[in-house]
Amino acid sequence: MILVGRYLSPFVRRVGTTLHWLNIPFEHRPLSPALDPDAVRPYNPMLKIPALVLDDGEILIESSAILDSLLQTIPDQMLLPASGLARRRVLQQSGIMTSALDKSVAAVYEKTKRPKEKIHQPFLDTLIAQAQAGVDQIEAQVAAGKFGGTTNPTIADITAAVGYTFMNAMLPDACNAERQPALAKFAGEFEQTNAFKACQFQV
Ligand SMILES: N[C@@H](CCC(=O)N[C@@H](CS)C(=O)NCC(=O)O)C(=O)O
Repeated sequence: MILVGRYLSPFVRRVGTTLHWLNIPFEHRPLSPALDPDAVRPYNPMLKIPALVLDDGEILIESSAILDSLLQTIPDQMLLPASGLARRRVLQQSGIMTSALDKSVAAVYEKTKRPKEKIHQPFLDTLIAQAQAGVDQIEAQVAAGKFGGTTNPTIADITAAVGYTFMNAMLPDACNAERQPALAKFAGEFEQTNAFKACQFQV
């Protein structure tokens, strides 16, 4: 298997850390759609990462679909329950964090991809507020003990931890240890695991 995309992307990193968590071997190609478009295009003509090339050559995109496809091939895995309420909860928790990350990435692009005079501050403020509203919900759930943590993780735990590290680095006013103390501690514990250390976040 080949995972395409840099661990700067929380979407790539949630796939990479999950693969490491499960000890699934893969090759990592840290390509950037912005910096290496010609190299990314064969994996995804829409120039989005992550892409995962399976051993038979099939290419999967979209981190949630990638994780779902991978996990359903592993009997008795505990990262995503197979059905029922438990599965719905994990998918919803993951969905809140990935939505916050979508808004965070959009905010970063709004700040970095436009000439300064073309940045529309009210739109940027809305994106950041939306991202913050998502991560605040995750903070409340972590504080209430609704996540498993490093001893009993699901893909929602991995996504929450990856998401905190990304948002704290990229949008520190919206996401920081004062505002989300339970999530900050939780993410810090995940960052000490071998799976997370193998997928270092780098700006
Ligand atoms: N919903 C997608 C989001 C992926 C995503 O937004 N990737 C960003 C990097 S963090 C990207 O490829 N951006 C390039 C672009 O949109 O042009 C997923 O879960 O995989």
